[in-house]
Amino acid sequence: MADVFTPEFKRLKAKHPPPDHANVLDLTKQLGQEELVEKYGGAVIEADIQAPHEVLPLVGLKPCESWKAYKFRDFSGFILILNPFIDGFQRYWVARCLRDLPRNPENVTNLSALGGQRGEDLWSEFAQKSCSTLTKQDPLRKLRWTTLGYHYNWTTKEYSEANKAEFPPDVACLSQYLARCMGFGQYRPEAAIVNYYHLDSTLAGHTDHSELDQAAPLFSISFGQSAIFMLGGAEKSTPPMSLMLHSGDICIMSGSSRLSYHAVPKILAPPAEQPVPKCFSLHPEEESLAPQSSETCGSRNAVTKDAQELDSESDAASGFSTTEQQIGNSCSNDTCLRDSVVKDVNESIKHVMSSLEFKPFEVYITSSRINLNIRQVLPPGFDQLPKRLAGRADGKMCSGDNCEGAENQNTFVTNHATSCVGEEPYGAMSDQCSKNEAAHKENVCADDTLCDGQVSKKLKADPS
Ligand SMILES: O=C(O)CCC(=O)C(=O)O
Repeated sequence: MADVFTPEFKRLKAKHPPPDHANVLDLTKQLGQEELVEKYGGAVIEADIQAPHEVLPLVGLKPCESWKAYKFRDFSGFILILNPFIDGFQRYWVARCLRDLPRNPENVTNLSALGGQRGEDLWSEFAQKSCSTLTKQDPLRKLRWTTLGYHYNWTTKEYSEANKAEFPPDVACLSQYLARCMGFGQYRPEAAIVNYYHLDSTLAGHTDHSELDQAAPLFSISFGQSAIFMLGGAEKSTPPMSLMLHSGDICIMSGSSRLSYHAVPKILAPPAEQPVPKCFSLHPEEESLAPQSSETCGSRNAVTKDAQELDSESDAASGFSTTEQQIGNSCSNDTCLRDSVVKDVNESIKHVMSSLEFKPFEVYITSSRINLNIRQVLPPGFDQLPKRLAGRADGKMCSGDNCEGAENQNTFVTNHATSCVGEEPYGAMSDQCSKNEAAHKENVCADDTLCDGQVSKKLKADPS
């Protein structure tokens, strides 16, 4: 069957002439059920939300009764929640994704994976010097991804017990809260990828199938500039739909859409009059949360005294961040919504919000998008990855005492062995890409056209 996904991906990513976006759904109009039927003939349906009365609300999220969430008749299991964050509070998550998580030495970034140092503080360097733009020369612009929890191995396309970090409790808490509201009570966040995109970045069509548990939902949260997101089916022959994702929007891939092809063909440049999405502005009553901002951007003066104290405390203690320390004992998998954990996370959010000088983050997101992509890796009942059956080419795995020989009831078949490397956006570079040493080093495919269609690279950027 013909691939209809890739031609649409290419059409949407084209620059000259700019493509027609008429078929890209934008649900920001907050339509009710009747209007949805009128407009989309029943293809888009309001999704149910269940307020989790038994857990404390998370600071920075609107009450979930007021969220707008949509399901799609032809894409079963896919849910879009329109930005549920209270205005201003996405600042916390942007700061975590950009400042704290990449410099935590337990986490891996594309730069540390290529021989850089784990825990490099790209953010401080940028925040201390940058005033108005993120330039191609800024080392921070080379940051493409950070992995959390089980670190994804881009080459083997596997997770392993030997390469994992403690999962950040605030990210765990947020994703479990979202799961609870959307009716996925047993969800356990165990791995995440933070993707950093610039206006010329794209993410080619792929499926996320390396997790052992492929039934649990995947949560994908957008911050910063808007993007076009494509969702197809299990094969590229399924006609895809395209959606506009705005800052704060959350996609859930569950059910049959969990293993569907998806892609990001375009990051949209902001309108000149609104370079930073409006939802980053604090409400007047929350202004008191933020420190007085200084016009001296990029200098130490721009950081409040409180934040300076925080910085040096954290640097002394761990070298990366106070947030993990502040949240205290991290939660284990399915316990992140315990009152004590939510209280700690809430305190941490308020604390960060009150000490955050947002100006340099604003500079970054004026030309960038961040995606926080959270997955469950282990199936229910497992507390670690099963061992791979030695010498088996078919990728079968076993667990417990039954690790010898043939299949057993705990055997899992992974799709790695059959995945088409030429079409994978992750992992090793395609032959043509890997010939370009400079591109390889940066983990960026330097020649868009050469690599197109056969890129095994994650985020691509244009060469200029
Ligand atoms: O950026 C996005 O919205 C999607 C990211 C994604 O598909 C991935 O990390 O696998």
